[in-house]
Amino acid sequence: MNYNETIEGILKGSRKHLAKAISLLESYREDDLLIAQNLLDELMPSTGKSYRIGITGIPGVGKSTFIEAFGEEILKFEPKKKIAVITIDPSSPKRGGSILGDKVRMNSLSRHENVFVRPSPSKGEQGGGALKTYETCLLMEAAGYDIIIIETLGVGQSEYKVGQMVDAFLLLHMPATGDELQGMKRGILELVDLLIINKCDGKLEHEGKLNKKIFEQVFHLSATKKKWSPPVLLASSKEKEGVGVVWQELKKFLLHQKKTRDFQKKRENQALECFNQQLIFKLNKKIREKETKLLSYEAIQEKIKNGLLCPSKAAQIVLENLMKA
Ligand SMILES: Nc1nc2c(ncn2[C@@H]2O[C@H](COP(=O)(O)OP(=O)(O)OP(=O)(O)O)[C@@H](O)[C@H]2O)c(=O)[nH]1
Ligand SMILES: [Mg+2]
Repeated sequence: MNYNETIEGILKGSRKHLAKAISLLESYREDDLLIAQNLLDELMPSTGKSYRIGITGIPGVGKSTFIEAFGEEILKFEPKKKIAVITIDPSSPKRGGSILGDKVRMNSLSRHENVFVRPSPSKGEQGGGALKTYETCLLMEAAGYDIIIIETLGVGQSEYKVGQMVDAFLLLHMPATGDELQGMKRGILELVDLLIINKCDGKLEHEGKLNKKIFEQVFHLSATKKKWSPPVLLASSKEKEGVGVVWQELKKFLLHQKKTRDFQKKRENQALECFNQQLIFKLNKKIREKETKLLSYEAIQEKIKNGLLCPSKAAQIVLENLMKA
């Protein structure tokens, strides 16, 4: 790979060079990661100009179908926009995938010349998964993408992580009975900026409308604490209905964020948070690499698990050992 050519290629919007840089970023090899890091550092002045949008929801709720309809809708009104999509696929089939088994691949949207779709393996936290997603966003921004959509797994911790790295966080919900609503994870509602009740077609439409009222009440009750009360919208991604309204409401939200300067503040905090996480991640990696006969990381973990070593003392020992090394 020619380094300067890759930088120039990305700045000119070359998909080939962008894809190459993302692959380096996702690599497990130390030398690849160093190149990716340097590339990104040089590209930093050209980053930050997109809208980053996170989309979450349980497997099979219709996230990919929605993104496909949503992307097409945006391009209908704003044909010059460049859209990038990151789909976080489960690395292990056990961890997710559509419960209906008919996963949508966004074939139609990805064929559009202004669209770049990139599946990103969820490598788990050992591989620094969410941190890589954040940096993939930066590379896409340098390549001129105006809107970056991240489809996240609606399971585990990854959705919270993605929720904390985007400008707007959308939750897709499937019409459900009252009992099913009771079992829903509430924590995620705190992060949500727009709630979309998808699959509001056919048999589910009636239930969807009832759910809308319930969610509006939930958001209304917590509205005093927040400057923005998330709108609850009905849509059918399959029929491509209600999707245009989502784009209009999303723009309202983003403008509101810019006006109150919350947009910039959030971005600054996210960048700092990424730095903190990188530091912890790199430090952890170093500690594991620096294992000596004197200090076995595994042995220390064993002692902590068995209550034989106090966690803060253990951290102190590990740090001192690292400084000496
Ligand atoms: N009736 C109806 N079906 C839909 C709608 N949106 C998606 N589906 C169907 O639901 C199934 C799952 O859709 P996907 O878009 O793959 O869902 P997903 O949330 O991306 O799934 P995962 O990526 O596996 O988590 C597919 O069979 C879609 O055709 C909708 O608005 N109405
Ligand atoms: Mg999907």
